[in-house]
Amino acid sequence: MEKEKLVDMLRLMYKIRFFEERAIKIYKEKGIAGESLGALHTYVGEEAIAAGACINLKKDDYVVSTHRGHGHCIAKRGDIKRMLAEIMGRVTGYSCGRGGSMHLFDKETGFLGGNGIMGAGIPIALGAAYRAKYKNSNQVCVCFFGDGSSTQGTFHESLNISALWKLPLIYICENNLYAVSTPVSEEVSIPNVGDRACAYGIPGKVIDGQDVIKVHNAVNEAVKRARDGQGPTLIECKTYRYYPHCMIIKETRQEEEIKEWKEKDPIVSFEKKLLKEKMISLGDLEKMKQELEKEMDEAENFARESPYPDVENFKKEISDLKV
Ligand SMILES: Cc1ncc(C[n+]2csc(CCOP(=O)(O)OP(=O)(O)O)c2C)c(N)n1
Ligand SMILES: [Mg+2]
Repeated sequence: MEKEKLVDMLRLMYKIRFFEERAIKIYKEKGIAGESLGALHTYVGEEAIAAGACINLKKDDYVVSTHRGHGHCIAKRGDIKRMLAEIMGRVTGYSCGRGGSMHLFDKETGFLGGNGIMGAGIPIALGAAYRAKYKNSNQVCVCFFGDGSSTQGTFHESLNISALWKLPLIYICENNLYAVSTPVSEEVSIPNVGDRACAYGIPGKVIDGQDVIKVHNAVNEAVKRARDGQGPTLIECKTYRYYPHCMIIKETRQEEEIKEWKEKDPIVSFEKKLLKEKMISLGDLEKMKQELEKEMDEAENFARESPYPDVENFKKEISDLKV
């Protein structure tokens, strides 16, 4: 793979991690959802999946996300100013400050939104992929969802139809081993979600989601297949989140398990590899991190300086709604 692409993937992973760490900091200062402490599901630990997958996409390709969607939005080249503004409930945010963390949406970059309902993004992705095929646009759609969400009926219905109609869809299951506090062994009847693919006659892969190159390669092949009219692929990425399910829920997992996964950190291992192969120098790495921190400062300032939505306007819009 070219050097630029490798460095771009590392940058994307850092960008996601720095963004999430910043969001957590602001959350703790009660800057997100104020005193009501709304949900904030972070993606720290899972960055290699969004980065390795989305690097294969063009601007007009679609991405459908989940409740844990900040990383997907960043990897699809979303604007972190508008993201943070949305998360902080400001009018300059992606949903005018009315949606919050789970309702980022960006038509410009083909980011078809997060979703507060488990598995509800999957039929949206099906629709986007159907549109691409119907219009013969050569676009593809990547649909992210969790292990817990793979147990919803929407998953099975969509896999069936997309396989039947050979739609350009790449299903990416982010198996972080838990749905809130329920371990995957108590929610999914077989060890690998990826093995479900054979029931629908499509390729299925089970890969290490902490290895950005492996994610890149698997998604690259699936995107080629999809653009070539050969239909969908299911890719399961084994991964782990470092923080509790969301900020309002206490940690239920074993400390030892969390520690073990942190030792396999996707950014640290990829960074080491790039340094060893002289794809990046220590100096350039430091510069990259400083630039990203500066971008985070700018996004935070932008959000803090932006006003909250106007309540009177909102009331008027609601009363004008013709239902
Ligand atoms: C239909 C539905 N049921 C329950 C919930 C509450 N809920 C929110 S996230 C979640 C777990 C999701 O697990 P998974 O799909 O594995 O994603 P992860 O949070 O692990 O990334 C649950 C049960 C919901 N949002 N929607
Ligand atoms: Mg999960």
